[in-house]
Amino acid sequence: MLIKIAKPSDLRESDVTPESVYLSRRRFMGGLAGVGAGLALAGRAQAAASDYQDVPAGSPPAWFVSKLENAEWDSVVPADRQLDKLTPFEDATHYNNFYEFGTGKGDPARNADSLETQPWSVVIDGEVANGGRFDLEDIAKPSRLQERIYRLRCVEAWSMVIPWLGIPLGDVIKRAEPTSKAKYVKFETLVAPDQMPGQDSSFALIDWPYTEGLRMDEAMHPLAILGLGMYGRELPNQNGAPFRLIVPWKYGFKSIKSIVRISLVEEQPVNSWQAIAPDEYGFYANVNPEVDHPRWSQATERRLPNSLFNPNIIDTRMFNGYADEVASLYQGMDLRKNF
Ligand SMILES: Nc1nc2c(c(=O)[nH]1)N[C@H]1C(S)=C(S)[C@@H](COP(=O)(O)O)O[C@H]1N2
Ligand SMILES: [Mo]
Repeated sequence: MLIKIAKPSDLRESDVTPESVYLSRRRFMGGLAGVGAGLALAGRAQAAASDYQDVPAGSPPAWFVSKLENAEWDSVVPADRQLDKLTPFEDATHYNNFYEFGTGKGDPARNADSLETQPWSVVIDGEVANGGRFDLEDIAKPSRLQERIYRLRCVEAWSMVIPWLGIPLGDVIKRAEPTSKAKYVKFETLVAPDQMPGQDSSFALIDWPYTEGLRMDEAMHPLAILGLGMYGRELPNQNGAPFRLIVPWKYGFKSIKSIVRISLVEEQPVNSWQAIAPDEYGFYANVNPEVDHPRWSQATERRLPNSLFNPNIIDTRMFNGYADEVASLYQGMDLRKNF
């Protein structure tokens, strides 16, 4: 991501809390039932374990292997996804953004071996009745692994199509029993400079931990998942092992990696990129071809893999092509202000 020093932001609370946001909070507090209604779940993912024979085996923990045996390989996905070809595993694992391991696209693949992912525990806290520190295994246990083939569209105008393995984020949040004060979900990545050389660098722009957030109704949306794997195996370290967020209708920076803390909070969190440059990166970060980044167009994207002779530029779609499923979350909001 190209960096520009932040100008003071003049965004006021009234700009970011329009009536529709308030109303959707009310809807959440009125009960979670019906949030998934209207999700167009037609068509089937074509990938199955046998499609990933060329993908190098990892070294997953035993609990992940048994979840894999019971995975839903034919998880329902939006039908239009079938127009998109899977990005090869090699590209998805060697062209990454994971600043904890360096700012170059090849740095995460080069440096992320040092990350220790087993065991892994996660704190769930804040406005919840059922918080605490949990082993990742126990967080994942009650939910069946599902394959979800999603487009991933980076704010830098490149994109991929990745077959994730994950569990609905909403499952995990429900089990934590949010109180009526829980309006947002905040996520934090591990801080461990001994394992993450990018955190040691005096040039680091990010004030660690890398932080992200979602409005409660966004977090409960059935398309939002916690990813534990991809291409039929566990997540490679450079892709955010051992678990990460995946919100396919938002720019890639929302999909925070290697999560150690999930907090249910009352106030809208400030996410890392918003903190660095609030005039360039917002809280919502919904993919929107009509709202350009101040320094480049968001109308098109470069679909990986590509080359000099085949740049593979395609049109960017509203909400990354998931408008039928998610547009109602933002009804009445000014998406230019709430970028
Ligand atoms: N902790 C953390 N999470 C992160 C990032 C990061 O630098 N640190 N980069 C984000 C960005 S900008 C993108 S585009 C996606 C990239 O995910 P991928 O490397 O698996 O394709 O991860 C996101 N999650
Ligand atoms: Mo990104």
